[in-house]
Amino acid sequence: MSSTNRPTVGIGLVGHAFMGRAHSHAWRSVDAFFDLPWQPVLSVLAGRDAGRAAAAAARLGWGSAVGDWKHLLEREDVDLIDICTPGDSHAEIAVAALEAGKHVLCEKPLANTLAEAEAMAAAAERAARHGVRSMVGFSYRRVPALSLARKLVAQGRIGAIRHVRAQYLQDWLADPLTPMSWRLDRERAGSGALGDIGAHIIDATQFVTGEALIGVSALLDTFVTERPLPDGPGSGPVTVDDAALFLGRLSGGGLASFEATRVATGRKNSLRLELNGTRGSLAFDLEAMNELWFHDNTGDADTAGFRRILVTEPQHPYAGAWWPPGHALGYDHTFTNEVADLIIAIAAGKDPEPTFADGLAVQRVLAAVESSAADAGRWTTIAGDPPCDR
Ligand code: SOE
Repeated sequence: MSSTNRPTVGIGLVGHAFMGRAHSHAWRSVDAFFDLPWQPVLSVLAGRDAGRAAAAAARLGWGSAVGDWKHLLEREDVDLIDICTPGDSHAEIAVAALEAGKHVLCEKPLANTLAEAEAMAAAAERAARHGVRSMVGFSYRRVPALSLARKLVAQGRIGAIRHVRAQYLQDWLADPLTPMSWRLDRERAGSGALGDIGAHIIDATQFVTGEALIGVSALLDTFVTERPLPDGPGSGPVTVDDAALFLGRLSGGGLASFEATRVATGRKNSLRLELNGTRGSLAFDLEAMNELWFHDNTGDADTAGFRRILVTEPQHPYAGAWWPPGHALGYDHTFTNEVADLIIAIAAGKDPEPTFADGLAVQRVLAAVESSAADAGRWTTIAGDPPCDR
């Protein structure tokens, strides 16, 4: 028991780059803003290099550091392993952690291949029988406006969904001199814009609509095929896509279009989702992430039109844990909201969402997109269980 008289939950984090920093920030702040049944303790940070891991641990607030994630499996002060590494190590770490009886939070996309994602979902199902839980980090489910959008769709406020228009637009690869990194290497990242940001819009679509994508027709392209090496002279081959474009059909009969690109000049981190239903529409853009736009098509035609909902009221999802109305939340809050939900679910003996099965559902779409694009956009159906169970 801690000084706050609650049980503690020891966290072991693997990775300390972009996502490791975002998750560290979330673990450090979550207990101050949410009423948690268990108190998270930042036990240990694992990296590939013990010295760099120790420096990162000191800066990010971790109690200790190790140079190999395998140490976390034996540590008694680790109850949950949080995986913030590139996709090529997700499956190995997650399966080992679950088999060692540690709960798991794994960054998205769940894996680099469908086979790995299937093995991870199977391991998660086995572990859940013993109360060992897992979650995949589709953090945008925890944007209050997107969570509200899901609620409004479930309430029937926009009726049957006819169209989804989903885009995730970034521009950090528009400059051909942007150097190589693991994100441009298929062996390490699995795919490019498709898996990194396309996975987010696939999950967001399935989450908000509560429907599954049942088929796709896709194009992938790599505009810059060689990039300078980061340290030293020469260049290396880019083995992933710069952009992914695909059409899809939803299980409810609606049509969907998706665009994921890292070369959309001027667009920094614009995840846009627009849904048109028989009774109304919803629109969202991550670059204005506290806003949800709602058009009620059932009202008076004279005053109809999109209106802005500022999603910061205490009754809005997550907003009550934070600041007074109108005091906006940012990218970092989504991770804090995410780990709050994770701890609350585990303590209640429930499977936190999105589950590894939800991650597998996204992976099936990613695989179908790649297979369609490899065959000139052939219509490719997606098999599997519906991802969202309302
Ligand atoms: C993490 O959730 C992530 O998907 C990153 O991997 C992307 O690169 C980013 O820009 C959005 O967030």
